Amino acid sequence: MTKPKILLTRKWPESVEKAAAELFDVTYNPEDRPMNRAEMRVALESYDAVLATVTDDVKTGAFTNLKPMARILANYGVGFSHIDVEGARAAGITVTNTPDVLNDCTADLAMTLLMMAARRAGEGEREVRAGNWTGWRPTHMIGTSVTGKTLGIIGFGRIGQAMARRAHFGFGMKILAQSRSPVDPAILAQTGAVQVDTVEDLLPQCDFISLHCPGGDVNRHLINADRLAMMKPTAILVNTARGEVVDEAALAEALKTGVIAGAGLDVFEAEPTVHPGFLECENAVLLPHMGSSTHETRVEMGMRALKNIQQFFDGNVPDDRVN
Ligand code: 8YV
Repeated sequence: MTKPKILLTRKWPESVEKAAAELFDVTYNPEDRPMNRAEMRVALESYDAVLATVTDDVKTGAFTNLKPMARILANYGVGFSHIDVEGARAAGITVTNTPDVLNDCTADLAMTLLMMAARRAGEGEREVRAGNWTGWRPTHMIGTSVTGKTLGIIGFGRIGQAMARRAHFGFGMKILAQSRSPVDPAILAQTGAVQVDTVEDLLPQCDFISLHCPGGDVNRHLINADRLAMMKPTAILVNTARGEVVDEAALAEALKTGVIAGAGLDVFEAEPTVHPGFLECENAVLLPHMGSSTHETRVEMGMRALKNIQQFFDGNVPDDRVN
């Protein structure tokens, strides 16, 4: 039997590329160049499966008048706001993602950002590297304590819950959770979390706010100027979800004018472009979309994507089908 022809749109961890080659007729992207919309359309018309990432343009319109050969688009990553899943479904294409395997890793990075922003770690590092450190003094680089403070988590899914465990058990934080649907009381009880009905209920009560909701139109600019104004002036906002969840111009302004105290951001609306306002803010910690970037997790994500297409070609519904 001939092996299905698959395309990996970006360079994947070596062990996963090798595993793929044992099962499929694989085309790689050895130069690791991002693909544009036109290239993605050609790929979908030329391969049995396309294994995509967040850098691929398969948004609204990408599937219009397509004559796909691919019946499955397997995303390497849990978030899929860069894919028009309804358009894919209409074109007869199954879309899958890679949930679960990156929960801990992404929550670790959210906690890293929270700590860095609270303790001014980026500023401190910049000072040392620039040769500007003049020595210890009682009033130098004063940050804010984390232990015992209140953390608001917007989006209490798998990653939000992993963040709650870290904050609660590691730092004794009180957890408030906001989620579209009611959270199982047993899950809330694990971290003593209290669910609040709305984002407006949550914001004024929190010292830290961490975003773990999906991106896409449904949550576009969920954090806007009005909602930033509802936060405490001492509050710190963390975003490891998707850039579009935050109105970046409004956040940059809020950071400059002291509406809130700080932010830790791993995701941006027009990656890899970063809103220029953030670059002027010492109180913004900026990371290049690293939430899932550990060796272990990136291998697991790849294996999970391969499992999805294997299940599909075996005639089964993939575990992680999203459309
Ligand atoms: C991925 C992510 O590395 O999984 C996600 O949704 O944001 C990252 O962990 C990236 O999106 C790859 O597609």
